[in-house]
Amino acid sequence: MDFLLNDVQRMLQDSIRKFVEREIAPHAMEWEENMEFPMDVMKKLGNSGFLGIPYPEKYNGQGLGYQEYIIVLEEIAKASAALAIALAVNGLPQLILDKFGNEKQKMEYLPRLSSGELTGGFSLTEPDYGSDAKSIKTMAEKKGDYYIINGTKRFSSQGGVADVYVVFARTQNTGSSHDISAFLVTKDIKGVSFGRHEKKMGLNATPTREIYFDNVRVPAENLIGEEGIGFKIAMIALDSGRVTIAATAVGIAESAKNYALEYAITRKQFSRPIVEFEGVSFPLADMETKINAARLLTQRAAFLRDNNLPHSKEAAMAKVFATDTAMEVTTNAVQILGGNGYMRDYPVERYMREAKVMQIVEGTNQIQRLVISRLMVREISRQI
Ligand code: COS
Repeated sequence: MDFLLNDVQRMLQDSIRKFVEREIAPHAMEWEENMEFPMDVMKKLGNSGFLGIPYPEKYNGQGLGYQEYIIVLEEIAKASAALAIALAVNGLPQLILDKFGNEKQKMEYLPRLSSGELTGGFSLTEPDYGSDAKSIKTMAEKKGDYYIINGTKRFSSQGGVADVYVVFARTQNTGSSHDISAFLVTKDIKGVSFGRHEKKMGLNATPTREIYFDNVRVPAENLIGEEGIGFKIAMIALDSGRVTIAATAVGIAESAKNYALEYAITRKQFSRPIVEFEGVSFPLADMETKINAARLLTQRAAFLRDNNLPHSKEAAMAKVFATDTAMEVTTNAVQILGGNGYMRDYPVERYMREAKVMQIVEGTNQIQRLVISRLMVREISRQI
């Protein structure tokens, strides 16, 4: 295994760093304060090729993999976790179409999702069903050449901003996960409406809203794959999504650590830089160690994914470890800055608020541990 970035990856890292420095870092705080989704920057990311990294060139992608995609996500997350999440969410319909869409669906949506002309969303969670995704209640009833969708989705990232959503709904009602199907639903179809912008602890530069489906007539050709494979599609998409969240968490943690380190070198107490006190330097050492471990786990999950090898457990481990690390690192960064850390004039309290939701999105960390332990049992059972 090569622990160094190759030439392509290094060039990609350089170019996204320049993009972030120019287009994202100077404005990220303002977007958060104003609860403003930077659609123009999202489109510029698309124009520069950053939205299509792991998708085939035939569909306007870069023909690279998740090992490259996570480099871009980490760099964006260092400046704006909200924008990194926007990319990750946009990526869910992209990867679903790439893996399960038919040629017509791919041609219609993939190039435009990669160029930034369209923005994508993912609608699984409902008011009463989050972790227990198998039990969702949204129904899709077949009527001739249409499915009629009724139900409510919750916590939809980029709700209202996204143009096209992969929506999960039951086409049968037997209680099995095989009842669930996946549909492409555009926001302009009659009967689709959105709730208020949720008031969140962080990530305010990307809206989170409910989506209501009231007798929405979706053409039958918008079914993805076939009826009954929707839950599997969701789980496979989330396996990849968890790698993107891990990369985002690494980016947040890296920024918090860097800020705390610089602060500790320049801030003096008792006539010495506070970095000379073990109470400060040892937490910084732990931050560096854990961030590196989190990045390696994320790279390994991405490597397995890119090579079509099983990666559900590795993606869950990367997500758990990277997001728990981000929470610990950002909390300790606030502590190192002391009273200043608690002030909004400094960025570390924002990093801490952003880290918190990473332990929740794309499956809570309790669900990740469930996934990991179940797969451990399955692996050992095969050997005995
Ligand atoms: N890849 C492919 N298929 C998978 C899969 C995966 N990673 N995980 C589960 N499946 C399949 C199973 O093989 C099973 O198929 P069969 O019925 O054909 O055997 C089916 O899906 C049901 O799986 P399972 O019985 O394990 O479902 P559970 O309800 O017990 O648990 C969890 C599934 C809890 C892991 C799942 O619901 C989950 O990830 N929940 C969190 C949801 C989430 O992340 N929400 C955030 C969404 S962002 S809007």
